[in-house]
Amino acid sequence: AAETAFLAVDLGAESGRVVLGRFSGGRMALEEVHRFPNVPVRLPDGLHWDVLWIVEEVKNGIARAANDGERIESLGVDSWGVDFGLLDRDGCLIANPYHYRDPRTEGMEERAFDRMPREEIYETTGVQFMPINTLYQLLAMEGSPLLQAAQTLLLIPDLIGYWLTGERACEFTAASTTQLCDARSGGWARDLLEKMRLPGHIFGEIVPPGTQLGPLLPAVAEETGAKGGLPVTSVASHDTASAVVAVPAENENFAYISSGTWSLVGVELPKPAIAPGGMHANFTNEGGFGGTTRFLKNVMGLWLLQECRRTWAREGREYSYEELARLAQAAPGGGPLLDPDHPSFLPPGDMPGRIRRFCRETRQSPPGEPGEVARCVLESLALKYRWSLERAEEITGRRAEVVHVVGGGVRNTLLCQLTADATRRPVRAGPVEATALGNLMVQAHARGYLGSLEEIRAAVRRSPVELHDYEPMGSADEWDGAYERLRGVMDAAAH
Ligand code: LRH
Repeated sequence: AAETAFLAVDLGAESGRVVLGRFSGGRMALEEVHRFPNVPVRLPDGLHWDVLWIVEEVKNGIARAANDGERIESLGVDSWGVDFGLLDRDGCLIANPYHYRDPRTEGMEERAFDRMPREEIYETTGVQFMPINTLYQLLAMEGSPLLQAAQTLLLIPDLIGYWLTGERACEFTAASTTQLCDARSGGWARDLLEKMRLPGHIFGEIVPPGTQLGPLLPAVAEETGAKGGLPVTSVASHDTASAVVAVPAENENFAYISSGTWSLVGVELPKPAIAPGGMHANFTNEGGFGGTTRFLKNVMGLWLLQECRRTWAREGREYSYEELARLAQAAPGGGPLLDPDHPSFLPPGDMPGRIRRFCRETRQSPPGEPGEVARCVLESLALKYRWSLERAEEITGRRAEVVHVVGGGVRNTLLCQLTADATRRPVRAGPVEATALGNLMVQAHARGYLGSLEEIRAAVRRSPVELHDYEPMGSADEWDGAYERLRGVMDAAAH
């Protein structure tokens, strides 16, 4: 019998999940009770998340878990970073939240740098420059009556938590993705907010992961059949922070790749590493659980393939991820390479066409069939992981003896093998459900079942999760050659 149970709500850019964690004997056993697609909606004013549908599906998931009759001790919500809702003085959502891939942030980096030099923004926040950051989204709303009416800004997990409990809080790991926090103090960077002319009063108190947010609202308990008073815990509510919690590392000499829509590649540090090298390589210092820093880089990730798949499906050619992986496996290696992080790949749209254009512009012969495109994407990702790992090691002085790959991308066994081959490091892949597991583990910690992060990771290793090891294969010389080609392509694309 389970000692106790927790419920994780894990919202990703492609789908949301509600996962029950039965905790007993220091092990967490997971059961997915609900999964639903997360489909953005394009309106004339831009690309939005369907946040009402999301909260409805979250409630459906809670209802399913409650109907199982399991004794649930607490519930936690995590989601992708940077996006937010604004509440007015009555606590009503002012407008539908935007999707971070909406192009309204174009030109906003320049606006920010006019108000505070780029170096100073990095020196303060330690956060990588990406147009998706909350900072640029808010600058794009400058002068909007929506922003004028705003009383409170809540990142997506905090917004869902607010709708479940009526309580408002800004959880630390999520807040750290905004590029509006002071990386050293962990609070909002008040001076930066002022210089950016952002309304300081909408940024509420930041709470650490593990804080009790409040009990489920009676109306929500009634709607879902959940136990009245069920505590909601603010977990490490940035999904990547939760995923890193559940990395089954045995010591500190590891790197991780949280692999999903994005690939977050980096190391864990006891404190931020803010230096010019990190700024030039565009590394971020995001807040982690237990006072750690997630020193990492966003690599464009499986988004490239997801978006190819959507394009092909529109043309009437449906491929499952398994099929694409098979076709990529069969396609010859050593073909054209991309810089996955080229800005042209960020927005939704015709990805195969952009890939072909990128290849032509960097004087490579473009991939044709879907298998060749997928091969090109996967090899490019693996090589960009190597680049990111080498930069992370250089900047932090850490040495990654093993690369832990966690998240949905673990299912892509070809990408895992290519990652081992390209980085020439052993790869340990799993758990695939790291984000939900990390969410659950932080709840177990908050309720006093687990002490430190080390104890949590030991519990992850004891838990019934699958781990697969990959050793580097193929010729080191050939991979070194491919890596040199990637660097050439990165240079060519930057100019
Ligand atoms: C991954 C992720 C990533 C953010 C991006 C917006 O899901 O949270 O860490 O940078 O989405």
